[in-house]
Amino acid sequence: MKIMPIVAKTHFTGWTPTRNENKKQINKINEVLENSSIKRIAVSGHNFPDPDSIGACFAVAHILNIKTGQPIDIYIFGKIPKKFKYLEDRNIMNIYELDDNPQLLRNPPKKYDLAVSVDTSDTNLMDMDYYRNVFTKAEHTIKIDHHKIPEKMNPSLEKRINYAQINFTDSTSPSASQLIMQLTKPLGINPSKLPRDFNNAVYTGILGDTGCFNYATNRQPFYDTALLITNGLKPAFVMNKFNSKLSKEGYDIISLAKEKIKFSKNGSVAYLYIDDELKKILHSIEDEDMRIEINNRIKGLVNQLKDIDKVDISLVIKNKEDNNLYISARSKKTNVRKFAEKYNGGGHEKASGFCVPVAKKPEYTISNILKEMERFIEQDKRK
Ligand SMILES: [Mn+2]
Repeated sequence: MKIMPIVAKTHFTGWTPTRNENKKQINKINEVLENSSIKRIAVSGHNFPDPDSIGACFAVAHILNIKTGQPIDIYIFGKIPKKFKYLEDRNIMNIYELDDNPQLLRNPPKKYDLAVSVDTSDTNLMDMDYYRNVFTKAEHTIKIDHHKIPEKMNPSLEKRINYAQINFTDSTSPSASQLIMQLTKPLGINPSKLPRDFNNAVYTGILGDTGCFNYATNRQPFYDTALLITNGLKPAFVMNKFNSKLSKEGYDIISLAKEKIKFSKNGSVAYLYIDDELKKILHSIEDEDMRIEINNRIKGLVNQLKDIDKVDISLVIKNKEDNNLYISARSKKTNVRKFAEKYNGGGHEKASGFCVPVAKKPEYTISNILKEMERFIEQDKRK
């Protein structure tokens, strides 16, 4: 049996929205972009930029550049992790990373004809100086986002959420980057005209917001990825960049962390306590990207620990300066949110977090928590 491709490459003329509301907003965007006075264009994402925020910035920059022929200024509220540098195309974009130049937005370099904000649901998630001195000063403003909008809004919240002249939002989209795909056909852009980096940027956003498809809840990310592949995306190439590399030093630190993994008396709770020794070593890593990567991998051990046979709950425990233990918990069966709520924490049934004040020594507090947790697992079973 022959399996037909979803869209034959020769007939692939671009993406287009299916929702009427999206069509309406995109038409408004088109009207602005057809305006020949649009010359200076700024693009931004949100604070603490994640892969979708960065991917959406680059993807929309390509669209805007093709449509207007103008170079695009991208403002990053923080820093682009080194692994995503391959998405940069200095021929068509100027990139301003605020971590490198925190004073920049006190006196912005120019006044813009158009400011586009992506993946940013609320003005509180924008750099304050940027919002005040760049975004609100621009002649035209556009928001493109996929976060849910509160059903009821008072005027001040409304101002923070619907902050642009054109607000193109669709919470059914798994990532902001995918919404930008929808712009191509209505804007009259043939996808074959888009550089390879456009595909790469969108795919980076999809991987980020779906946790590499682990948290995909519908067909959309798979379907859109298939279309990107039709348009020339090499998924393995991007995945390889997306997966962070580890230094030898990083590997050793994670091995040390693994040696510190312990179990409660009856073996139903596995835990890692990030003690002073581990904290000190983590702190001494000079390369910031590597430090974040190692930190994330150590915190991520909590997800692997629960998969160990006979373990029901896994914990990663951090001791902070405020003399509290910060505990993140995962479980196979037991409802860990209920346990977390006892300590004013919260989260989901199988993934939660809470905080416990240290009595005497951390080790002492941990042993009490473990005992309490073993009892809790037994009670939960009987229900
Ligand atoms: Mn996002």
